[in-house]
Amino acid sequence: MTWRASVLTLFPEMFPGPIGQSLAGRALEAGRWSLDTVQIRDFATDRHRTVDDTPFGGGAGMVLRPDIVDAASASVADDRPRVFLTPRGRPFVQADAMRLSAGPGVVLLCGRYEGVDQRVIDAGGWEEISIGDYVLSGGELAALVLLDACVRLLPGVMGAAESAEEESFSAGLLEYPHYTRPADWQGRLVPEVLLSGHHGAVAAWRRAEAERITRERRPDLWAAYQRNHGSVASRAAAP
Ligand code: 6GU
Repeated sequence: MTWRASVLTLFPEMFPGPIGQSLAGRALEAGRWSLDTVQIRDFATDRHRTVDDTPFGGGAGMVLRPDIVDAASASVADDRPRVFLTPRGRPFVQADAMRLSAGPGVVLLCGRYEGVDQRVIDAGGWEEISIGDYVLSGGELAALVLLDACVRLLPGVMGAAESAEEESFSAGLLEYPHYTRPADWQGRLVPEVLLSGHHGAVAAWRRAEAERITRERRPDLWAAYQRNHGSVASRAAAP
């Protein structure tokens, strides 16, 4: 069975957009996954094709109506996980990409305006997911981010090299730095150990660099990593 993504949106022309290029786009053309969009506005019932209304309780902006979102959702209803992209959601992490890519696909709901009536989110069992602590003008770019992260994990989409890399991020560390020729670029030299041919020394250096950069940039990831992989070396390297 092909991994299937269905996207409910007021802006279907935004899909596949940038992920139609490169890895995910080639995988789409190769039939390793499928993408369909549902124009939420097609489920409006009035002659002006209205999809939103003013918020109960007052305030700025408009809210997507539950009856219209429900009808749009029912048009693609099946057993796939349903994800509502919203800055109010749980943070999207690599484990979510792994879980979603392991299943039959996803149904994604992209919010616009000030929000979506909460009753249709609760009633439909939508999982609420955010891609980070900033506000986008709609869920579409977040949906594209989620899809890219999932699709690259599908069988046959990534090469073996990237798969191994994936495991290293999943281990909870940021990546070590990479270098290629020339060995001397504008007087900046590649770390000596990488030219040594000593595979054990290279592996140890990369691990130490990954730990250092994680400690410096992401104390949250570093704390979690230490809880899971506590080692003498890690403790010695801690500030
Ligand atoms: Cl999922 N949607 C919107 N509109 N903004 C976001 C987001 C989602 N994640 C982070 N910011």
